[in-house]
Amino acid sequence: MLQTVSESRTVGETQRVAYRFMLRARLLDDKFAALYRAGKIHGGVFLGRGQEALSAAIGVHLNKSDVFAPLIRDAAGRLAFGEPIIDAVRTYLGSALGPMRGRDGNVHRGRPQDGYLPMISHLGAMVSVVNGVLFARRMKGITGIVGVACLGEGATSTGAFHESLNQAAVEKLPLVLVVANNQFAYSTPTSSQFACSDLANKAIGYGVESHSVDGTDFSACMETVGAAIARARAGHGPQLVIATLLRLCGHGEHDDASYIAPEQKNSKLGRDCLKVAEDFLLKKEFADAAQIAVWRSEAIREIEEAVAQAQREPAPDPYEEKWSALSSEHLNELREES
Ligand SMILES: Cc1ncc(C[n+]2csc(CCOP(=O)(O)OP(=O)(O)O)c2C)c(N)n1
Repeated sequence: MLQTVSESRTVGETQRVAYRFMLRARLLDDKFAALYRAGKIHGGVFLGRGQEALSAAIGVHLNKSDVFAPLIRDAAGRLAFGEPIIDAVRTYLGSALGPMRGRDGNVHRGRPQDGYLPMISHLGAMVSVVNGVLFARRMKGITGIVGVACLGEGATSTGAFHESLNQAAVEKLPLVLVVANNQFAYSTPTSSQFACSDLANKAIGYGVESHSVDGTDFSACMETVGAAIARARAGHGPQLVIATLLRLCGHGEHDDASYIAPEQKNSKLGRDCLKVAEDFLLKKEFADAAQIAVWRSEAIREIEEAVAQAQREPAPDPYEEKWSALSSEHLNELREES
């Protein structure tokens, strides 16, 4: 189901593709927020507003054979890695035809058989899972692949982060750990999370290479994330990417983010990476305003069609089916189908 990311694209093409995924992700997130407010979604809705540049930069630099463990703010990366819009919509709307068969909440979705891992928790649990998949592939003699695990800065204070980064370093795994430092873990500001002056310093203790980037800067994200993925792919071991940005929404749609100071929202940190990317494309003449308007309306049409489709689909029936989302039995069925 995943589309292959072409390695033969020109720089302008890659930037255009990445921008389109950012745009689609933003519009999809906006739709989910609207559906949530209309009471059409059970459970929470978690958006990646302000993190699309970083997320899309990951997705467009991955190949189909790579491993990707996105988090709740990675709609752009998920789409760029090949997730169809309908997978996201079916999961949020609880359709039995979704990848998790209408079971595992909202953003905990993926297709592990494609190296696209459903998240267990937002707080670092996925890093060791990516390590495990990379180990397994190494044992099978598969080379030239990378695994990306996404994290928020809050997760860098958890034991899972330390243990798995250390393990990846010792084993020289092709792991790329991308941390979106969006300044808050829920409502806890970074000043109450860690005392180091720069999160990239955490890499030094483990003997890991690190890269820092302005997460609001589209072209910088493309360059830095692309370079980190290339280094890991070339055998230089785990790479830590620290992107500094601001979450332009609440933790979830239930949270109005009133704890984020207006000065911070109005600072350079609070600029919208989608606007930055759009300005970049226009300035470089990689796209014009008319083209962007067409991309926007195409994305809106596709999202609306996906929502209409998922709304017509059945929810799972607990009396008829096993309640687990991805049982081995279900995975075997998928294998037989493909
Ligand atoms: C083990 C565990 N504890 C608590 C939570 C609840 N929780 C989910 S996200 C989150 C904060 C995450 O902050 P950060 O890592 O900075 O990511 P961000 O939300 O900013 O993207 C918390 C406490 C969880 N999912 N798992």
